[in-house]
This record gives sequence, structure tokens and C-alpha cells, in this order.
Amino acid sequence: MLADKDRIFTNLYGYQPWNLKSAQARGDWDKTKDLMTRGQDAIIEEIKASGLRGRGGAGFPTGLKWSFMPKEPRADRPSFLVINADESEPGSCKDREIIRHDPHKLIEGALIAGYAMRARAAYIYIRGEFIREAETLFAAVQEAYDAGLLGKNAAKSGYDFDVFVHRGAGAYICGEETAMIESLEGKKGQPRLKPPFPAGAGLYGCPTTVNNVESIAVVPTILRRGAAWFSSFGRENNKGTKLFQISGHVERPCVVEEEMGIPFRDLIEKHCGGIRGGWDNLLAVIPGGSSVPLVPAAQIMDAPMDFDGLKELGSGLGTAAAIVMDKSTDVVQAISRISYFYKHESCGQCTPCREGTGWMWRVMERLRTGDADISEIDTLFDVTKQVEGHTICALGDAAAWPIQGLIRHFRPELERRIRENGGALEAAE
Ligand code: L3W
Ligand code: SF4
Repeated sequence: MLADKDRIFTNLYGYQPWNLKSAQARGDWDKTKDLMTRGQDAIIEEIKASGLRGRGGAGFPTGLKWSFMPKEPRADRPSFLVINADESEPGSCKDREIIRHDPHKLIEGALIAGYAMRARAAYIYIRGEFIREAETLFAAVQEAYDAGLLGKNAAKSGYDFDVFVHRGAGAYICGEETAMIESLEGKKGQPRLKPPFPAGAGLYGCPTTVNNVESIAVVPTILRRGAAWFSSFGRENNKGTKLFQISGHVERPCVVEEEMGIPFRDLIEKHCGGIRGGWDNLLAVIPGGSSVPLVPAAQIMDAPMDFDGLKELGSGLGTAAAIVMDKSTDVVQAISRISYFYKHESCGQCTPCREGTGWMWRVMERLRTGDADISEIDTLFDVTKQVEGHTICALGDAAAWPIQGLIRHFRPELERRIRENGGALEAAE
């Protein structure tokens, strides 16, 4: 279990105020200038050495991403950092806690990361529904300006850096990085084709890096304590500490910082008071937010909660948002509800996603009620394979994977419903 002294987010539960004075007492903004005067390339190398991988779901190496940015930005083509605070993935609720209780970690991280990638400014794009959190963030940014930590000669570093907070308007798809850029530009939030990646052509066509809130907020601590300290947690390719979010049928749902790779059982026992009704009552877990396939109880219990451990189980770490389902759960209804979510949030610009999400949801609903033919289970699986990998952005994959997981692990339950609904099974046979 991660010791208190090794926690980055020391105010995760808001026991102390979020404000600048309190944040400084916890060590934030301490000699920020000295961290910056190590030099831009040295900062990028330290982040690379730490093994930090993006905390927004995809797990792309953070230092490597920063290294794609131009070393000498043109005056007429400045570089930008965009911070993704559009936390909308069902089950995910960690960035919200950072902004509520530790916003200065994010703002200090924005300055240091922005400096390292030679960005002129950072835009923090915050989910529209996060009304109180946006108020906190606006106030914290203002505090930083008032204290000379942002703006001209930020933190007396000799570097000019601005931070702008932009509120979203309730569209999940604006959490996709290129849709976020479109939205920031004042357009409808629709993903762009990649490549070009944002580092080549991002906000206003300029070099841009989009990073998740948690990825940026851990940067000052990594630099203060060193890459070796951060990479001493977890295992190869899966380093560091991580915010886990556990919801659903546990005794005490929570957001907690833990070591990457902690076995699922330990995570639940140590922080959530166990599974409701005991471990024998566990049915399945969606371990990384609604976009990844569920994992049945027997497989998840001793699984390491990291990128590789969950990939081996045919799922993923995603944002490390574990949705726990006990045996009282109607798992078909749960996945059908997730299908509806993706249908609703599809931006509609590519056919496999626009048509496929609606089609998949309608079949899921019929499977839920058992009003289907047995052959439709395979047809549905085939359709998910036609959607997966054939769309502009990852929403198509995100709609396909949960259904694939359901069919892979709960086919007997789907067949049982059809059978009990009047023999479609026999008809198909
Ligand atoms: C330059 C290359 N840059 C990749 C960059 C790319 C992006 C990052 C990851 O989806 C996932 C999705 C959700 N040159 C590059 C390059 N990059 N190759 O690396 O890119 P990618 O395409 O692997 O992922 P993505 O499109 O950013 C994100 C999953 O996360 N998810 C969570 C979603 C979470 C929320 C939330 O509420 N926080 O929405 C959960 O699984 O399904 O697979 O920056 O530019 N050659
Ligand atoms: Fe839009 Fe879906 Fe295509 Fe993504 S996959 S661009 S959400 S239609």
C-alpha cells in the first residue's frame, strides 16, 4: 500500500483549503523557478525517465509527446498546451477531485510543462457540468496571476506564460483531443482525422500538446522528488502512482492514489472496505471507465491494475475508473445502458459510428429483453468488429468494446434470456 509520504495528492479529500496559501504550505509553488532553470530539454528528459504515461485513458508516454513539439517555435506560429479537464467518461471522477482540492498542482504543472514544450499559453478545457470546479479553477488561476506566478516573468523565471480556463458545453466528444481543439476554436466539437497529430497542427493550426489533468498535475512533484522516485513505483512500462476511482458495489466507493499495478483485490480491501456482500458476490468489473471491456470476477481478483495487466485480460486501464458490479447487477442492461450513452454522444460525422452505435444499442435492448434470435449474438459481435478501428476517433472503439466483452464473457446469459422469452433459440437451431 502506498505510504502517505509517497502520495502526490496530499489534499485529495479536501481536508485543507485549496487556496494558494494552503497549497504553498503543502509544498506547491516551492522554488518553481529553480525547477524551470534546469532547462527545457532536461525537464523533458526527466519526465521521460520517470516513465509517466498519459493518465487520460490512452497511456501515451508523456515526455515523448512533449518532445514532438518544435524546439524553436516561430513567432507567427506559437505553441500551445491544452489541458483536458473534460472528464466525462462514465466512472471517471479523478480530475474533478484534483481541481476541487489541489488546483495549484495543476496550474504549477501547466507552467512547468508549458515552459518545457516552449508553449506560449495553456488552455484548460473544463467540462461544462463542473460548475463549482470551474469557479475554483478560475479563482486559483487568478490567485496565481496576483502572486506573479503566471503572466509576464511567471514565477520570476523570465518566461511569459498565460493560463486560460475554457468551459465546455456538455458534449462527451469534446474530451477527444482534436474535437477539444475544434471546440476551443469556437467550432462544433467534432474530431479531426489524425495525422496530422496536434503536435504538428493543433490549436489554430499551431503546434499543440493535449494532456490530461492528472498527467500535468503530477509533473512538479516528479521534478522535485526525481524520476527515480516516481519510477520506483509499479513495474516496467507501468510506472508511478495513479489515482484510482472505484464506484459501484463496494462498501465504500472512493478516489484514491495508489501504486500502479496494485492487485485489484488489495485495492478494494484496503480502500473500499471490500465487495458488497463479500467476494463471492462479485460478478464483474469494468476496470478503466466505460470504454473498456468488462472482466469477470474470477479473472480480475488478482489482476495487477496497470496498462499491461489489464491488457492481458482483454481489457484496459483507461482512466483507472473501476466500476464494480455484484451479482445483483443486470449485466446485459448495464452494457445496454453504456451502448445508449455512446449512441447519444456520437458526433455523427462518420457512418460506422453514427449508424453502428444506434444499431448496436437497439440490438442490445432486444437482447436485454430476450426479444431476439440467437444468431443475432454473432451478428452483433460482427458489427462491433466492423465499427472498431473504422472510425475517425476512438468513440467507435469505445462503443464496440463493452459489447464484445459482454458477448465474450456472458454469452450463456444472453442465450438464457432468448430461450426464456419463447424459444428463439430452438427456432434458430
Ligand atoms: C504524435 C504520433 N502524437 C499518438 C498522441 C495523440 C494523443 C495520444 C494518445 O484516445 C483513449 C481512447 C478512450 N505522433 C502519435 C501521437 N499520439 N500517436 O498520443 O493517442 P491515442 O490515439 O492512442 O488515444 P486517444 O485518441 O487520445 C484516448 C480511452 O482513452 N478512455 C478514456 C477516455 C477518458 C475520458 C475522460 O473522461 N477523461 O474521456 C478509456 O479507455 O477510449 O482509447 O494525444 O495525439 N505518432
Ligand atoms: Fe464522431 Fe463517432 Fe466518428 Fe468519433 S467515431 S468522429 S464520435 S462519428
